[in-house]
Formats: sequence, structure tokens, C-alpha cells
Amino acid sequence: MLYPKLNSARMVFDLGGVWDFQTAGADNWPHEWAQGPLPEPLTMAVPASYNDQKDDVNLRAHYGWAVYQRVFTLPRSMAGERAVLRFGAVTHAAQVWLNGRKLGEHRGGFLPFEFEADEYLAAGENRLTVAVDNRVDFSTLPVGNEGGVAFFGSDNPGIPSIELAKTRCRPQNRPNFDFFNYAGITRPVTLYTTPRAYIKDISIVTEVDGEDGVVDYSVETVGRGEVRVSVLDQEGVEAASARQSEGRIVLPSVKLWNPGAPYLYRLRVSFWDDEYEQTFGVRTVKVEGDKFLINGRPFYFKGFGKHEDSYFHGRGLDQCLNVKDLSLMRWLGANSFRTSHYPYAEEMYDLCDREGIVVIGEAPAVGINAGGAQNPYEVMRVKLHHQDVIRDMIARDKNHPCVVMWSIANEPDTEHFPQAAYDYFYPLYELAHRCDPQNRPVTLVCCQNDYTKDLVTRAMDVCCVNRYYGWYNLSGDLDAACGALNTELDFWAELGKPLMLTEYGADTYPGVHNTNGEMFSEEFQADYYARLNAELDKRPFFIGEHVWNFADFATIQGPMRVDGNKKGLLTRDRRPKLAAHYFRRRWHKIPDFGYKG
Ligand code: BDP
Repeated sequence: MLYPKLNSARMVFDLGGVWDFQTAGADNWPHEWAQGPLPEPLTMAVPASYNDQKDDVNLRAHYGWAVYQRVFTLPRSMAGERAVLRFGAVTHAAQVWLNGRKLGEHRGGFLPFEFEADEYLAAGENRLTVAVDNRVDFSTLPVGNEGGVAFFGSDNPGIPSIELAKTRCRPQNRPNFDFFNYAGITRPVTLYTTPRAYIKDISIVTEVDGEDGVVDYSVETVGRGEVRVSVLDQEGVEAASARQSEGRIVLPSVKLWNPGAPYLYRLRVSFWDDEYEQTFGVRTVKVEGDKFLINGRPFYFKGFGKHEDSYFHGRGLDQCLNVKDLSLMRWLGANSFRTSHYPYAEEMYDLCDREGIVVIGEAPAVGINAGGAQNPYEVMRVKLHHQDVIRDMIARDKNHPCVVMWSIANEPDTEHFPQAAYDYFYPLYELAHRCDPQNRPVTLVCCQNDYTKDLVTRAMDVCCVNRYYGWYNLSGDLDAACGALNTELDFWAELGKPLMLTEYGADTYPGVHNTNGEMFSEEFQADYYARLNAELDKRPFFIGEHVWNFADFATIQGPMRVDGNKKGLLTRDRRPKLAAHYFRRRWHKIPDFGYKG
């Protein structure tokens, strides 16, 4: 799916700003609200999550539907053009009404969707109403619990007083994931135009042949016309051109996109009156033996699991924060991150393309796990939706050179129902490969488990494991943690595949210091990483360390969380903890390529 771009053939109107907003019921919202102004509106900024914009627990803890509305007038000059209303993301489900008529709906809170709107638009004022549902349950991704126990809850089942009280609790979301269930119109809303005959999609696959870059492109169009393409280099100079809707272009003396040294080309496509420029980089990605190769050289991942999370905005797009976060990654000497646990805003991938930061793009499939109590592959109704989000994620992000691997899920149950897990995930792994024109490596991120039983993780192109030796397990005992880690590493060594840690970490309350280096202190976090990293460094097949987490982030309240998850190397307002300085020293010495030979 193409990102809306302003050019000589297309107009883009940003519908962001301060909208009207009103919460509605748990199961539904009054559709008559779409016919006129909302009865008792609050002001609400778009894009942003709604939860933290007001100082009202009813908004923070809202359950169910909320309705956004705004009125806009379009310039006469766009008459006759095809008009498309596009949402970067609405979390988790949306119904869109324009001028009192339903335009459509969408499920899933982390991927874009759009509707052709010209038939619905009026010459004067237009009233846009967007109803948003924040409920998570066994049918959504991410997964929420159904009337059960909250994540990290301690609602001892069976105690009569507690059971009775539970039936009287206000309805609430019980996420089966460890990040705050922020909701709302979290990414940009745009109205863009195209000519009637238009460019629908562009796919680009690159190869390297000696000094030459080989660019296979294909352009999907609607309507009649001739496709012309040209490749522009970073200085805007035309490097090559062609006339078919698909074909191969050779770029002599090509400049490669590399981590830390990005080079971007543009494929300029024209089709009848329409035009579009798709940015791309020439680079290859491949897993060979136990190595992860970018442009034929073994890459070492240094970086993080992250979240889209900040004060006030919640999970809303914040370009300033994104720029700052990449700056902090550079400061730390990191080269990569995973979009845990959902696809991030498209704008972040553009930035990573430009800055040469490597991305593992993750589907919003977190929480397919009932801790062994139930078979999630029987009780959770997410399979078809899971296929959709993998397809849509890859369709959106396929051309980004920064994306080098897809993660199809985070921490599903792969241990208690290993065969059911395999039967569920292997087809999704194959689907991801099939959907990606670049055929990037595909992985799944597995949780701390009995890895000897797990059939899925070892079937992936790269084995990605989240491990909390020394924190949730063998808590505070770093000698024992190193021992356990080594026992497990011996297991993975036999497999001949690349292994990386996609999470490891320790909650660290900033400002807590301790001469004995005990848990929650800044000393413990720094020691924890130093000790574990020393073991990881001895393993040639170990290809990357992604610490959990880049920064502290908001979660649901509960007895395991003090004002959120505190495993960040940085605080939520992006100040370094002691361990950040440790990593800064370490990572600046570790090269992006060839660290493990
Ligand atoms: C892992 C999850 C991650 C959590 C983390 C933690 O993948 O979302 O935030 O543990 O407990 O299990 O900090």
C-alpha cells in the first residue's frame, strides 16, 4: 500500500488537529451521532492516543467505543479527482462515517486502511465521524483475556469474596500483553487525491551483481495508460529508465544501502496523468548457515525491543520523539531494533531508511498464550486475522530497505502445545515468505520456555528468543543465570542456525543504587548485562543482542509494575540509566559487520 505523497499529480490534506470526542458504550455507539455534532464533545488531539490527554480515569480506563468527529471543507480545485480517505492506524477497530453515511470499517489497530471517498464528499462542509473500539479479547490481535484474570494479576481463583467482587468490577480490558492498551486515532488521517487512472502499488526487489545493482520492479495500475519509470539517485540525477509496468533495471557502479551508511534511490513512476516516487535502497539480506548476511557480510544486531510510547501521546505518532530515539540509538552505538509488538508508524520506517537503522518488523500478534492453562490454538479465534495482519504489514513495508526480517508473533505458547503451535505457525511463516517480494528471513520471537519441546522456534530462519535468566528466573543470582544461559546455548549450538536474543532485561528504578548490586538497582541492570553479554560473546552462532527495553514504558497497573515497565536503558523521558553508559562503551567497540567472523 502506497504512502500518501504530495506531488504534481496528487494532493494530500492532513486532517490532523484537535477533533471533537465523546466516549460511548462498551458494546456499541449511537449511530445517530454520525448525523450531526456530538452531543457533549471534549477536545481531543489527532493523531494521539486518547487515554492520557485528559486527567480523567474514565478516559484512561475506558472500555469500548469512543467517537471522534471533525468538519472540513475541501478546495474546489480537487473536483473531478479520485479522493481517498486514509488512516495510518486506529486502535483497535474503527467504523468510519462521512456526511452521515457509513464509509466502511476496519479491524486491527496498527496498520493503515483507506476508503475511496469521492462519492461521499460534499462541495461545502463535510462531517467525518470515526468510532473507535478499544476492546481486546480472544478474537483480537493483540490478544486480551475474556472476563478472566488480568496480565500479572493475582486474583487467586476460588476465593469466594474475590470471585464475587470480580462479577461486580466495572468492565475493563484485561490485556494479555505487557503494555498499556492505548487507543484512539493514533496515526495520521489524510485525504489524498489521485487522477482517475492511477498507480495503485509498486514493488521493488534488489540484487547486487558485482559492481552493478539489479532492480526488479513492478507497478500495479488502475485504468488505461502507459507506465514509465526512471531511477533517480540520491542527488536526483536520473540513473536509468524503462517503459514497462514491470521489468529489470541495472544500475552500474551502484551505491548500496548499508546499516549506518544508507544510500537511497527513488523509482519515479508515471502513468497517464498520475505519478509517484517510491524510495528504495539496493541491498540484499540472506541467512546462510548460522550467519545473517546484509549485502553478503555477516551482520551483528545491537539494539532493542522498543515501544511506541510516550507521555501524553500514548502510542500516538510523534515525529520529534522518533528523531530523538534514533539519535539516542546512535549515541548508544546501536544499529537496530524490533518493532515490538506491532508494526510501527510508517514514518518511523522512512526515518530508519534515511538513517541506516536496521528494523525487524513485527506483526501485532502478542498474547497467543494462556500460560499452559488452555490450548490457545483452540480457544483463541485469531488465525484468519493473523493472516490478514501479516499480509497487510508486508504489503505496507515491503519496499523499506531498513526492514531485514519479519517477526510473525511475540511469545506465543510454543511449549505446552508444541504440535498445535507448529501447525498454527508454520503456515504463517510460509505465508510471510510468499507475501514478501524480497523474500526476507522470517522469524517468531519465543518466550522463556522449555526450548527442548518447542518445535516452532527452531523452524524459523533465525531463532529469536526472549530470556530472563537472572530476572524472572533465578532472580538476582547472576552466577546461576550465566550457568543456565550456557546450558541453553549449548542446545542452540547444535542446530546450526543463527540465534539472537530479542529480549533480555531487568526492571530498574532510576535513582536506586546499591553497593551489593541487588535487583531493581541501576548497578544490577548494568551487571546483569555485562555478565550475560560475556557469555554471549563466546558463541559464534549468536548474531545479536536486543535488550528489553529501549525505554521505560506504560503498562496496565498491577502488583508487578511500579508506574509501568522499568526495564528501559533509558527512562520514559529518555534519560540514560547506568546500563546505558555500559552499552555505549560496549557497542561503539562492536562493528556492525564481522563481529563473529
Ligand atoms: C516479555 C514480553 C514483553 C514484556 C517483558 C517483561 O515479550 O512484552 O514487557 O517480557 O516482562 O515476556 O518485561
